[in-house]
Amino acid sequence: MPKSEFIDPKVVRQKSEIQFDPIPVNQYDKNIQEEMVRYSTNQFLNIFRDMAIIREFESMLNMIKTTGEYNGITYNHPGPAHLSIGQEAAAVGMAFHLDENDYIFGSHRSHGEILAKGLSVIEKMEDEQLMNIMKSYFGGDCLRVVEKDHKGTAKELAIDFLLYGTLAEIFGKEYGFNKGMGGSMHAFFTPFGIYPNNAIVGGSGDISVGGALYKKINQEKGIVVANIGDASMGCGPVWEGIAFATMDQYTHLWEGDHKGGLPLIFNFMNNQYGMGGQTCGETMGYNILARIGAGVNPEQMFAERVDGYNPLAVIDAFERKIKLLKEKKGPVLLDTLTYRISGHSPSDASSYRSKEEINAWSQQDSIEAYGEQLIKGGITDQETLNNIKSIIVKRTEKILKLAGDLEISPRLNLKNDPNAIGYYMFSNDSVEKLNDRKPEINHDWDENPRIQQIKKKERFGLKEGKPVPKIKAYNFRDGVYEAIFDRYYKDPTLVAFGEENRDWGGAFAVYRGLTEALPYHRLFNTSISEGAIVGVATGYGMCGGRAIPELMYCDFLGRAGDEIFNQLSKWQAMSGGYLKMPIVLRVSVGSKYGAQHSQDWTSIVSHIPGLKVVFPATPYDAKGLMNAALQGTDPVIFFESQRIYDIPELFHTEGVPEGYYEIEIGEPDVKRPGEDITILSIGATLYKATEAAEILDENYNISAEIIDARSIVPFNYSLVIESIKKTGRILLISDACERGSILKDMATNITELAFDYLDAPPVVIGSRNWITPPYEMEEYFFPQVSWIVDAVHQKILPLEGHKVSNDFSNGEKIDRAKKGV
Ligand SMILES: Cc1ncc(C[n+]2csc(CCOP(=O)(O)OP(=O)(O)O)c2C)c(N)n1
Ligand SMILES: [Mg+2]
Repeated sequence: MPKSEFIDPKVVRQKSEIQFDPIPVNQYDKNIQEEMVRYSTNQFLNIFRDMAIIREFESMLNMIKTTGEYNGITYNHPGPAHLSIGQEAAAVGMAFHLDENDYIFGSHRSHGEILAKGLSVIEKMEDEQLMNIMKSYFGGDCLRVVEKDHKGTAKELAIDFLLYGTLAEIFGKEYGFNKGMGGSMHAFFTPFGIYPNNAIVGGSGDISVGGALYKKINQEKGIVVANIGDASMGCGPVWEGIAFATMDQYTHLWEGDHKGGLPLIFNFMNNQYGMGGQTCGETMGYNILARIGAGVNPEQMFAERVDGYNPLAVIDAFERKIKLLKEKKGPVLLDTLTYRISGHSPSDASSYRSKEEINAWSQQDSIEAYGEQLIKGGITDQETLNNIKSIIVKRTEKILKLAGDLEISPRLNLKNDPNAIGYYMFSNDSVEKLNDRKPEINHDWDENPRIQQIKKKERFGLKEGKPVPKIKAYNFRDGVYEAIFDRYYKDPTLVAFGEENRDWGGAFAVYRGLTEALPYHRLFNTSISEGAIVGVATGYGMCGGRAIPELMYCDFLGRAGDEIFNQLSKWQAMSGGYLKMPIVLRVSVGSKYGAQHSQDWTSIVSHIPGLKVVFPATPYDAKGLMNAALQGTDPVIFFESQRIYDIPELFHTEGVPEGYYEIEIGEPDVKRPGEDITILSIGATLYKATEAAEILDENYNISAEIIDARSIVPFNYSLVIESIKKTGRILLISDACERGSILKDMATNITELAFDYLDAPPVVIGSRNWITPPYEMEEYFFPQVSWIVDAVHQKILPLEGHKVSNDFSNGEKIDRAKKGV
């Protein structure tokens, strides 16, 4: 099924010009009288109340941070509190039309958005549903604190719950919304559609796209709002997120109900500053941020600047934009103009702006101005507004007392259980599917051409001791394919995406055959946006879907650094174990393509807490590990070496089973038993180790036991220790550059764990600490069979009559280290 878009040179080479439409700027000009048809008195007043709640909450935090006291209540909060005093109208306006099915993602400065969204949901939700949510959230831990002595309605209780859950989280308390594992900049509460807020500027720029994609692919109700700052427009994830969210394919190629744009609003909370950098006039060139929309797609992202100092203007804009999203015309870009009266943080001396400017914006304060409008319009009087404010002060005092008290609101008890945080690092669940609906697939299993082709192959690579011809042998690619193909039939939420994933068949042909089987929305090509590929998957996962994003080369992992190191890896633990992250990131490790396409970066991801890391080297292991990864709910970095995509199964003599099986992540495997030396290999070096073992056996009568690590995180050392007890010696090998490689880490652990059984220190063989040279010189860079034999001879066990061709002596090692190469 080739792509249907025909690129006609006669058309695209024609002379023409691009037309831009005007972009509206602060066009809203209604007064209260005109708006009385849209809002009830109660709604008018709730808008005021919600802004005032946010203002008081943040003013309290400001007092706590700067003086350690609020209305006589003391508390010491050393952590961050990035306040948004001045931005309340923007937050409340954004949230007014949203319910629990609408998801918001935010930034480090999102307390106001959390409260605004929560208050909006509480207002709309039935009491019974509210009570159910509060009772079931972490077993009612958070509710128990606020319901004690509570008198009032369920909605009142829910407001206390919202304020307490947020504040306790800011203070890092166990009954906070995220068990105190997130804190101020990351707090969230998904039952109200409040999704993670991100301390990495622009972090939500691509994660939110994953949320919108989740809604679109799984046909779920609601829209998604990415609340990000004006300065985040300089961040890669935001641009990549926008590129990913505006791909033509949604409207051109996706089919049926899935056709149409993403239900997503990039809502720039434009307070006109980064920390101290002024976006307009200093650090950016857009002048008016909404202008950006014009360059993105013909719809100009329906971009608009709205006056975020007037809540009614923001509500009006959101109402119009939500309508566009429901018509599948998204995504939309909103430039919501506002001002941060408070500093970036309470320690900010505002040295980058003048007092006159702060005063000018304070004089137009949105809460005061809106209150005056309500009074002028005859909606209310000053006394009522004062009453609302004094109730809020009382409530804030109560919440602070509860959240600040260490008896009532303890921290996670690490004294009793120093490992407690460890339980949140992985969910370790086994879940076949994340939704019960029927998976959308174009044909029956047996009709798939690739499956038919695989059926004809030999599932073990040797027949009567001789190699099966390549074309007839089931290979590594087939192992990965079968596992993924199978999961597509089980889990309706499963999607795979990346560069060249569809018609091309995956950059290395692993997906050949999938295009025929799957509708576009389950397998698609993406923009060349490695960061967004991982970030979108992260958002998709945290919203409840399973995804297989792919990085074409391991070297491109650098492009997705933040998404892998700070996002994919951290959100399960930062949610106190509430969120799951069922994402399998396929990473192909290259060779032959030189310095920027041939690196093994297993050590980099293994260093990051929260990621599982596997590196199978045989078809049997590839299928079993992929099955296990896809059955789990943890993020797995799945490395595949391009050297061995064609390799048949040579170890598991029964061949690769046709049916489903899992290989437990974390369990290494003895690939060749031996007595005299253990060789622990990660990835494709397994085959070099096997050749070396033959030489050691034939030429020197030394029997090597080869252990294939298969997994790196987690990793069970028992098998390795048992082997060393027998052999007393170990050599570790992989294609990663030796310095700082994960093998070094393993060697240290092995020394510690098996010191008494070792006759020699563990020896690590990795690639040289150089750039990868072009293919023709690779034999001097990547570990070779002769390196293994030489290293054994020089460092572990002298081999009678052996002459070395590579220098593994201490002198050489010291010299190389001295030179840093
Ligand atoms: C990737 C990254 N770079 C820098 C920072 C430090 N930092 C925190 S907030 C901020 C300014 C962000 O400005 P903007 O996106 O406009 O949001 P605002 O703070 O104005 O709400 C900076 C530079 C960070 N947290 N993350
Ligand atoms: Mg800003």
